[in-house]
Amino acid sequence: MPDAMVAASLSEATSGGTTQQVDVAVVGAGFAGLYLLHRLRKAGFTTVVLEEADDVGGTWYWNRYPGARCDIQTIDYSYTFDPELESAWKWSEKYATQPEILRYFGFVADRYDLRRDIRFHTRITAATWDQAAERWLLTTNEGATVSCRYYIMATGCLSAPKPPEIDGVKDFKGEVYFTGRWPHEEVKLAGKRVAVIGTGSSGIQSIPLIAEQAAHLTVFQRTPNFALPAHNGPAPADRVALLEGDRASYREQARWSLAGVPWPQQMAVSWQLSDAERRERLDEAWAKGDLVYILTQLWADQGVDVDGNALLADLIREKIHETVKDPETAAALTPHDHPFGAKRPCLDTNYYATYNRPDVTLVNLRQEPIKSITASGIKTDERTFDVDVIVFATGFDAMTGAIMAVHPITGRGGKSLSDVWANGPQTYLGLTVAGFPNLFMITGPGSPSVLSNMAVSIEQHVDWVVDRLIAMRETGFTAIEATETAQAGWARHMADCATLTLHRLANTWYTGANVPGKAQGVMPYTGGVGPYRSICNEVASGGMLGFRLTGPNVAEQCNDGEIVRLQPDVRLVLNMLADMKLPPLESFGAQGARDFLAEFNAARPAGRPVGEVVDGTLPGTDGPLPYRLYRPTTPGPHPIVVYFHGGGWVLGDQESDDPFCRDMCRRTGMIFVSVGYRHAPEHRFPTAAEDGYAATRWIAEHAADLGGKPGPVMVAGWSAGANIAAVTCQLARDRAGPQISGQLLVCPVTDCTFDRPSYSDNATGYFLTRSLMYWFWDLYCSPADRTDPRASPLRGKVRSAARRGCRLRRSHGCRGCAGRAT
Ligand code: NA7
Repeated sequence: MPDAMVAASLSEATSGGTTQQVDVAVVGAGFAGLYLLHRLRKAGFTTVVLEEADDVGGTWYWNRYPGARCDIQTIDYSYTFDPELESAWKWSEKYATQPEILRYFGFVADRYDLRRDIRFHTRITAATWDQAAERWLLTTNEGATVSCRYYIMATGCLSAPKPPEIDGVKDFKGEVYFTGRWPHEEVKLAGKRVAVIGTGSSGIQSIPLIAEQAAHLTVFQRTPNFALPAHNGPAPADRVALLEGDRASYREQARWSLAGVPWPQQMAVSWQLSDAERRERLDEAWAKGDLVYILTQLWADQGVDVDGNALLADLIREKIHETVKDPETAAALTPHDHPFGAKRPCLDTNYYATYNRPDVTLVNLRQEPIKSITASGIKTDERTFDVDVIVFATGFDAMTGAIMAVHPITGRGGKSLSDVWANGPQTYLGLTVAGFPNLFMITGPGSPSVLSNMAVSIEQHVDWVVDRLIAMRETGFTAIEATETAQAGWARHMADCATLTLHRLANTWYTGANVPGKAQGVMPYTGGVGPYRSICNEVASGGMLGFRLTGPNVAEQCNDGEIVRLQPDVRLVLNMLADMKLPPLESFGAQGARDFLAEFNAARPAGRPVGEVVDGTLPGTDGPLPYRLYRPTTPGPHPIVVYFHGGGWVLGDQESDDPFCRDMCRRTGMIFVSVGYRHAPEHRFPTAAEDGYAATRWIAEHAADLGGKPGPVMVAGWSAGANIAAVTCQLARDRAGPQISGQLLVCPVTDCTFDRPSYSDNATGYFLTRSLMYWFWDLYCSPADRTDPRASPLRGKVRSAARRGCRLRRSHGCRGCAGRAT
């Protein structure tokens, strides 16, 4: 059927009979669902939104507990799609209360007349893909089914409360409340003995207010959490001025930022700051009361390096001890089991100070776990607490819970989503799932969602999805499905990103660890909002890479592949270089390229401190060669690694890989001696190789003088430096020493042949391009000499096990080196 006819036939949104026919069905009338409805309607798609509650608001409809507020500043936690909406609504506080946020959603629903297409009190009980009709059939709790071409889950990440998993809840004779399902009518706590179980955001926000009302409050804490003062009040003048000064640019910056709030990328690293400077930064952040600021703006390594994080966590721990008077209570409230930020930190108002009240008791469940709930209260291993009210602030089955709550979701070939996700959620971009055509998720697992300002992420997802539906309608496609290749590639990229952060080091709802039996893994995309947006844009501009598109009258389109093949940090650097629009390095000439590199290196962050850095010279074959030695902080003598810098035998010196050498020295606990070998074109082959060998020999002979362990040394190198390291090993073997205990070859050049796949696969777009490699080789070595094993060590006497080329590429999927050796 032509697209126009498909659209025409489906756009009769008849709710006659028992099946409502629509183009698109959306589940959830929260932040995402409302914007979806607005955009879909404007784009001419007939749409119905199915919502379990009796009004709009999503998670803000349900979370009515005392103290419930957003923890992203409200000027940022707002829709931005319509400037008129922005000027029509004024937030009264920096962090709006739940009632105000709910009023906002009501205002939005009224302004765009959204309620008429929302079916309230409606829960989906099953969703089934009909392959023949290319439509989803949704059955609901209230009878009428829905048939839709596209099915979009806008169910939110924190909307399925988790059961408390404590025996005896049903036996309790008093009142029971769940923060995630708080009653609409007033809950009277005055004069009552109240227990709160759970100290995540919901507990931390509600505890101070419950304490003010209750006769006595007992808080049952399993894991202490980091909380920071919100300093609520009017929106900060500086942020408002920034927004109002240039609203469009402020919003645009947010869209391309890491967390969806326009703070710049912090460049200073912790070791560049003194203790006093770090403390000053923390105090400033503490006074600001801004979660995103404190998570991103103190120093660049706080979120990616355990040591950089510990410096910050220690300062926050001090703040807790300054506030809480009783040292034992302060110690119990102080988090020690996770890096700061790896678990969602909370914004509080008087949280820690509440424990100074005589009518508030903290029970540390790590010391006395809850045994059961009884008719009169809560029994731990050591005590019984009689209470009138129990508040469960025990959290959610996050990210997947609300999606899986629609059970079963049956895709192509009768596959059930719960089976497909049995070992953890698998998605492409967090938006789609292979095997489930025309199903989309907004802020699904695999998207930045909960690690970002949800408002920005939601708008981006909705715009991307709706724009794709429009494009499909224009081109005659009626079904879209992610490919397995693309999905597997996304999983790899997700894992690569997560490895660079500290989220994997904490048991949290981000990883599924808070729900017993749930498969564990970092569920949100940790690569940042801006990078994610550019990836989504690349998918679309790259011919819907990773999607199969079909339609009745058009040829199938499947541009299969992985959207991100590079390691995220390599991608970041390459993108930055691409943005600089540099001419090819080889066009500078040798000296020009050296000058450029020196300037480039001067601008990079300094490497980490090590025990000692010593510059010296050693005798080479034709005169002294400079070296730089890096010594660990630990007591020696240490094993020695002789290191050769990269730079195509033409560029660099003993200092040019300084941050890398420091890092290696620190992590391995070995001395690194970086050798300044001579360069081409002034000194062509085999000078660099012979210098490398001579230096290694001298260093091995003088190991003890250098503070190292006498005996064999290791050699290491990067790129052309790795070529020298590999050659050195063979020369040492063939020339009776020195003894080499191992070689570390990072992206090594091991052979002169240019017919390796990497030379064509990765020929352009990299810092190290094919033409740059040609240039390096031409400057270093005449064609006649290139097959000499001192230039192409793969041609020397090597055992087959050594023919593995770049180990990083094989074992860690390194593609940044363009795999020259393979
Ligand atoms: P969270 O952050 O998941 O917090 C739940 C809390 O409940 C947390 O302290 C849990 O301890 C505790 N908990 C959960 N189950 C139990 C049992 N069985 N016994 C004792 N304690 C338990 O949920 P929130 O609702 O507070 O916040 C969710 C997000 O909403 C928040 O991060 C904001 O983004 C908004 P645990 O840490 O698991 O040891």
